[in-house]
Parts: sequence; structure tokens; C-alpha cells
Amino acid sequence: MANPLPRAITVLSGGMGGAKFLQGLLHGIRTGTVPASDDAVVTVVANTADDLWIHGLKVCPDLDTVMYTLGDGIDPERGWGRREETWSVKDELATYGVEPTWFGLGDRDIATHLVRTQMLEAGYPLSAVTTALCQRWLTPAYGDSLRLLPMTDDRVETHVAIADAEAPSGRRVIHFQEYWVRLRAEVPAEALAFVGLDDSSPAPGVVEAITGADLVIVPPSNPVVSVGTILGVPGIREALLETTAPVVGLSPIVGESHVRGMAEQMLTSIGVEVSAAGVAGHYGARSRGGVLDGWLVDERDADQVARIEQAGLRAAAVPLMMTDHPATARMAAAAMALAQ
Ligand code: FO1
Repeated sequence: MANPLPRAITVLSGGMGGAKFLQGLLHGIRTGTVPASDDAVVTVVANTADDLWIHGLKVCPDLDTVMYTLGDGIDPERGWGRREETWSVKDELATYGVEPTWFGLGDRDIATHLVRTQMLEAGYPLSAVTTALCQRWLTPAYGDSLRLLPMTDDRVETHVAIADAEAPSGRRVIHFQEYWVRLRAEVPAEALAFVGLDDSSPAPGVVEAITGADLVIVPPSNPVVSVGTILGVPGIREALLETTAPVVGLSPIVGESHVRGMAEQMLTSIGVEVSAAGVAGHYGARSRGGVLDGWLVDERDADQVARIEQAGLRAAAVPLMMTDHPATARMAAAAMALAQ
């Protein structure tokens, strides 16, 4: 008898890449082009190491990008923040000479951060805050068929060491958001520090979402500062080794570079080859202590399939450009086929 259709699907997600993939996955489940049971539940475990405190507000870029994207509130051009956004508060802060001015907080987006900050200060954990925000953004459209969980309720921040001739050590450390937003990742990331990660624990429901899954998907998010940080939360890697669900990933690297973002710089910073096979080797096969069973690469990297299979992974080459929801849904279906 063919494997029953997956019902509990868990996706480990960063921001834009993961959100885009999720749009296609959910489109595919809705239209039947992705073979899942009709009472499928998708649980998103999102990276929170991009988070930062700014102007007294807690900003959670990956949680918000997934929430706004799936809730149809995202600005489609930027891929982050709200559609129909205005920037009056940002402009007023700049007029006051308040720093930093390089991080764009839109007026509508600020309401999200005010609600989150007030709830955190009232003692609610980030997971409860996220559930509350999703009552507005996701529950009306998805009900119980979609859950968004932070990887942890604990504070974790990715910091980046860059060269600084004025500093005695020759380096200075900045928040990941400054590296990405102000510097556009245009200088080498000489070292990465995941502040608080080793002391963090999985948020409520995260371990069960993995161990109880019928399918776990690693979308084309950043393998270092998005998926890598999720895997770095003590207990999450163990849950992946324990789950009976197949774990299948999609390469964020096509040819010699990322499709969008800064995966190339991040992989280089930790000495991982910037290729579909390099990332597969970095994640590793579960049969050899890694986290993946299968790995999808773009057709342009079909010549790497043999090398990936030699590393103990199932592999296939399919179109991996998320050009529209149907194309992304086909990618999700291909990931499921690899998992069979
Ligand atoms: N990205 C930018 O390139 N410039 C910004 O000013 C900016 C502001 C911003 C505010 C809220 C938010 O949720 C995301 C924001 N981002 C911005 C995107 C953010 O840097 C990325 O979504 C991830 O953190 C990196 O993947």
C-alpha cells in the first residue's frame, strides 16, 4: 500500500525564502497539486536569531515575514514589512537625530512591534505573542491548519565580526541586521556569534512538531543564519534524528550563488563550499549523523546529484526557481516524492 498522504508537515523556516516556499506549499495543498491529506496541518518553526531590539521595540524579522507573507500583508517588492506602508515615524526619528536610521520601521509595522513588546513586558513568552499576532494574520484564512512557532522563546541574536582597522583587535562585532541592512553583506563576515543560542531551549510545541511530523521540510532558507540557528537550539537536532518522518531539503544555492539574500557570504564565513552539494554535505545525511534524508537541487546542478547520493542522501534535480505559487508547489511535490 502506498504511503498514506502526509498530514502533519513541519517546515523549518527563515524569512523571505522560507515564506515564499510556504506560499507555494500551502497553494499546492489547497489545489491538490501537493499530495497531502485534506486535513493537513503545516507547522512552521521560524528562526528568531535575526531578532533585534531597536528604539525600545522587539523586532522579529523572520516571524513577521512569514506571518505577513502568508497573511497577505507583506510588501511584495521588498519581501519584508507591510504593503501600503508609510514611514512617518522613521522620518521623525531621523529628524530628532535618533540612531540607527539604517533600519526601516514602517508605521504599520511598528504597531506589530508595539503589541509584541507590550506582551513580552507583561510576561508573555514569544510563542504566546506570536500566537496572538497570528490570530489576526493567519487564523481567519487557515484556522488550525497552519501554526507559526518561534524556534525558541529565549533571546538569541546572530552577531557578525567584521574587519575594523581602528579597533585594537582589527575587528568589531555588529548585529546581523546591521551587517545585512546597513552593509548589504558587502564586507566579509570574518566570524559569526550566535549569542544565547547554546543556552536556549525549543519553544513549546517545537520538538513535538518535529518528532510527531509525517514530513519535515527544510526550505531554501539561509543554511547558516536561518536553518543553522534553528538546528543550533539544543534539542532540535536531536528531535530531527529521532523523528520517523522523512526530512527533505531544497537547495538555496543554484550554481555558485544564492538566489537572494546572503547565503553565499554566510557559507563562506564558516568554510562551507557554496554549492548545492556543499550545503547538502553541511547538513549531512541522517544515516550518518546529519539531519537530512533527501536533497533537491536545481536542474542546473544535476551534475552534483551523484556526489550528494554518495554522501548518503536521496537526491533529485528539478526546477528550483520560485517564480510563482504553482512553480513552488511543484517543488514541494518533488520534495514529497523524494521523501517517499
Ligand atoms: N531589510 C532591509 O534591507 N532594510 C530594512 O530597512 C529592513 C527593515 C526591516 C524591518 C522589519 C523587518 O521585519 C524586516 C526588515 N528588513 C529590512 C528585512 C530583514 O533584514 C530580513 O527580513 C531578515 O532579517 C534577513 O533575512
